[in-house]
Amino acid sequence: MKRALSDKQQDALVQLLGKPAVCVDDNSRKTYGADWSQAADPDPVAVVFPSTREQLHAIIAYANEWRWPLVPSGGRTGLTGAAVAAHGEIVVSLEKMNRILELDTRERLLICEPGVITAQVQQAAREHGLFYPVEFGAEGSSQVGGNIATNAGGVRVLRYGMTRAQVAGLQAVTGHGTWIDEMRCLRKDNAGYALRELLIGSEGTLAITTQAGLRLCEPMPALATVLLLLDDINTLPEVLRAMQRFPLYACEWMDQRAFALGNEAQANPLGVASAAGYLMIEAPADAMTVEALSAALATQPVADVLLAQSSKQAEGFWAVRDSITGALKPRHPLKFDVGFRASRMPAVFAAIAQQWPDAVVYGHLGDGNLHLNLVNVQDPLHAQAQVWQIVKQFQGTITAEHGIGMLRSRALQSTEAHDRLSAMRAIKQALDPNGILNPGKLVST
Ligand code: S2G
Ligand code: ZN
Repeated sequence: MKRALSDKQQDALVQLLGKPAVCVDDNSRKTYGADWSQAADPDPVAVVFPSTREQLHAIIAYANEWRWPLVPSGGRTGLTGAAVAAHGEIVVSLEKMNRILELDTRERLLICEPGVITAQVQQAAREHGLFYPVEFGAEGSSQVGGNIATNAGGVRVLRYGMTRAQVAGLQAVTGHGTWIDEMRCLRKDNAGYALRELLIGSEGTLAITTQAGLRLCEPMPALATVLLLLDDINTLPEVLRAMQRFPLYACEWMDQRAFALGNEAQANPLGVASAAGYLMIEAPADAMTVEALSAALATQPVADVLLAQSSKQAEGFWAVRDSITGALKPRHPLKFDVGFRASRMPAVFAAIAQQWPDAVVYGHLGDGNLHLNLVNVQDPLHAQAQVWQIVKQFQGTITAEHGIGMLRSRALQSTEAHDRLSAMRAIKQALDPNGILNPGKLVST
């Protein structure tokens, strides 16, 4: 039976935040209690919108006093249910804490609140002749706080790292109402544990970000984009090795079905031959020239090399890659976001092909990250157990990019070492002893 807020509790929230910032209507609850995962039906008891860190701190205090679970909410673009509120929680939306507080071009540092949209950070960087390198499909609606909570990746991880690599400093309030303030944003700072590193990727289960310092960098150089067609997936490691002579900015894989799905979704499909797999690679144009590419691939058994002759053609290659997820949706695939060392990829591909000949595999191969999509699965639980078996067999990870959230919390318990899980629970217990922050996600005490 879902608890309802008492009048006294609702009044306390209205008193603290103002009536417009406390929503209990169905539309708000359904909208803010869901994320892109559709992992469960949203059913929070209320949605609140703090505008300041002090208001957020007071909400945490109420939640501890009332023992009321909170679900922190950013752009809600996550894919594992980490921002889903399905059990009468109070959703805490950070969208009103949305100011860019400082942009220091000399330090190449942007300081902002958690509710700033990722694309706004990218825009502010561009306006100052700089670049914020976390780029992915959801950047127009995802928020900095959520990117930090999920350690968002994207297509430039190979060159710039995940969100973690961009975080210069962090200020957050823990589930216990204590402050973790690491906003010195120094390049070198060894004064004790780097607590912010624990908070990055903790999916709102340890603390809620109130400020972030993000590193900006030089704009990307002019990039060359090449599509390599492979007829034999077993040649992948040697082709990858040949291409690693270039400073890679992206290295994306699409198997035959993935490429066809993404290509057929284009208004004007590319006239590209069918192949066992497609490797799309980006590197600085002054390094990956036609001559350098020919030399790199002279002894490689690639079926074809399509070096984009214009940014338009490069965008066409990316449009295919970016369309795969949407093109797959109608097939309701069983989705996995696994990761392995590059050297193990041929064996992993072979194991997948043997178990699921119609699997659709694509992803950030340069980071060892595959998005495995199983279609027409009769027994999802059995299929999932088989995927985890492959992950274990090849020392991989059950999630390289998307995280654990609600959907993979049970898998984490069954695939990770006991001591590692115990350490995570001890940290959760220390920072959120009453378990009010995002219970049922990642690890619970
Ligand atoms: C990607 C998007 C979600 C998915 O396209 O890189 O992270 O698994 C994915 O299709
Ligand atoms: Zn991805």
